[in-house]
Amino acid sequence: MTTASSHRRQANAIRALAMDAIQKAKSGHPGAPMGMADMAEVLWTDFLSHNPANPDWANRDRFVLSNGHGSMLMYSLLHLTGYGLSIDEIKNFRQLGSQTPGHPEYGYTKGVETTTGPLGQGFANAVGMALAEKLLAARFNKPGLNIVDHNTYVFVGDGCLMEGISHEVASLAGTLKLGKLICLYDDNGISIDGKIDGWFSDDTPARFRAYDWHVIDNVDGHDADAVARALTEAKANVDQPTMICCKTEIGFGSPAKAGTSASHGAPLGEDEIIATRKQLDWPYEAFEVPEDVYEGWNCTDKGSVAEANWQQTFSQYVDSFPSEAKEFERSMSGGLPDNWSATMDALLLDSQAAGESLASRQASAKVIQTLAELLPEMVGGSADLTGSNLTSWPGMKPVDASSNEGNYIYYGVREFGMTAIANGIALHGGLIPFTGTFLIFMEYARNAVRMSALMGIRNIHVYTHDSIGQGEDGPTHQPVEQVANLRGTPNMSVWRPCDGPETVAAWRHAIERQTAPSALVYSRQGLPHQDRTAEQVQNISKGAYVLKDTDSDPDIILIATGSEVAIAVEAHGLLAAEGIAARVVSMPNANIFEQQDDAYQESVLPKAQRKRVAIEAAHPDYWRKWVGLDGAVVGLNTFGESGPGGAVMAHFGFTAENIVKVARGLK
Ligand SMILES: Cc1ncc(C[n+]2csc(CCOP(=O)(O)OP(=O)(O)O)c2C)c(N)n1
Ligand SMILES: [Mg+2]
Repeated sequence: MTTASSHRRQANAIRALAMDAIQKAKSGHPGAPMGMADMAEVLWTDFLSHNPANPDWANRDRFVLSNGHGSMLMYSLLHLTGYGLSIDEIKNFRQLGSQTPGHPEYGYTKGVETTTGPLGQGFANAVGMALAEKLLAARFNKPGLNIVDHNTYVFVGDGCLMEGISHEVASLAGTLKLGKLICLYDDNGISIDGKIDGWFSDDTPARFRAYDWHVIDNVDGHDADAVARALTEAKANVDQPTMICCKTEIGFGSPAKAGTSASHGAPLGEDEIIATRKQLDWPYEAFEVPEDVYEGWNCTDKGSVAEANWQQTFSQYVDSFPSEAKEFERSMSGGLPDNWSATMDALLLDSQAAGESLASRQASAKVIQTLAELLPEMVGGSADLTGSNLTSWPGMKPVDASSNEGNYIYYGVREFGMTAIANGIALHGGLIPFTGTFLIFMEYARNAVRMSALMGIRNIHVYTHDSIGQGEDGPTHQPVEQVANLRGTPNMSVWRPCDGPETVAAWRHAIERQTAPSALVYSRQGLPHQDRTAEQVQNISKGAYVLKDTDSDPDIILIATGSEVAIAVEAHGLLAAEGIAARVVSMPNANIFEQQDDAYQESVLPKAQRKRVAIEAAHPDYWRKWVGLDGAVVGLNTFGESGPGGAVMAHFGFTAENIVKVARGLK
């Protein structure tokens, strides 16, 4: 029987580790771990179903610390419960190469489910994880054999709830009745600038009730029994997500700094740490945790029992439903079906043979249809632009609250929430999310796009209406600087295909890129099909290739992407008529081309040929590295204009005639 005082003693281990590690690093945020220690202790030792010996166990409960500045809470929990995060790693908090970076980073530390730090996004990731659980449960569970059946817990602070994204995702979580999502709010009345009354006076319980959440209000976050009662009540409600509002004191235990923003983001100081040890009745050395406290925390036995029980269920499942079990394992590992390569090879050849001229968003829709049949783990969606992004397909099943089943999410007008939820779906495992919006509204989602790249997860971002060529909607809807922004994002693979076959290659690459995201950038307007030899078809996957050439060495090289490839091809003909031998290089994915060996790069873009013109209806600066100081770029460094797409393109110089003029200027 755990008593109130033993709960407190357990929790104090977190407080001590947090203040010691932060003091040693001379940097960090002690206030949140010290304030949430009691909540975390109850959750992690008495409720969370996890196995420290196997952090990848498919049916573990997911835990997200959305207020990631409290990272020492996470590391203390992993250390104490038995994840093998050593005390030396705790001592190395925030040092280069440690497993205890400043904020929890996915992939750095076993047991960290997502990277958090940009406030609010962890909350959104948790919504995605809870949604993934629900979809996988609907797909795989059989009567009496619930192989997917876990909760998702998320801690949020005031900052997370101030962020707009928390509104987007809480609203959708309520609508979709994500009943296994349980959020604990660290309601401490403090953020960096001080007492929050002057900038955050929402009635948070009322706000969440309005989203149709189950709200448990006024819980004393320092009372282990009260937190346990709230968690029990939350788990019992599987029809609504639950928000548990825990009143806490930031920096709990520090005589001088508790309850003030002074404990938020700076070490407590040596003297204050001594005073805090006294107040907490924690008479141990820095980084010392007494054996009985370690024993109280250790979850390895409980964890292995929990997983073994699940394994038993799964074994029965394997016996009764062998093919489903195989599919479950394949999906959870992120692997592709045996017929994947052959199907995609055929699709590429068919697309080349069909020779259809169509918008790349339409070409994408055709690919999606094949993919959806091949990959039941694909979960599509759009931020209220399904009919424009063409992200849906015949046979698609919308996810709604009552059916639970489905493979398409109507995210509503919530680009940031959508992208961060899709990150959570990808992180959960078992599903391949893709989401759609106009390229221009990538900006609303921007930080979640960055997070997908930073974490290295397979979240596929579909962006249509990719340039001024979209036309009438005008400058607010016409991207200019966005493609360069995406290309400049480390670990992001950006495709801007010029026709059907390039679109097939783009999707294929995005799906095969298991540990990194892709941005698929598609046109609204129709694009002519390009003729290709078999070799050219194969070379699409190298990111850039010679599409039109000359018999002699080229006098000039035209490099184009997407909708501008056809214009470059037209210019190639006009230049030939003038006796100028041009080569046209289609470069649907510069990121991939850069990874090709020197010989291939040289065969496409010979270094000696410095007369180069890049053509892309976007900001020109990106292209300077491909054309050099001697080359030219046909791009635009102003905003666009409203008008029919063709007229706008011509207005800004995206015509074969203008390319010829620019090319002549280089001659
Ligand atoms: C998107 C974003 N904006 C700003 C910050 C910087 N920041 C980190 S913590 C914090 C205050 C958060 O307040 P709260 O969640 O109440 O944390 P507490 O002080 O209670 O620990 C801010 C502004 C951030 N991490 N993410
Ligand atoms: Mg706060």
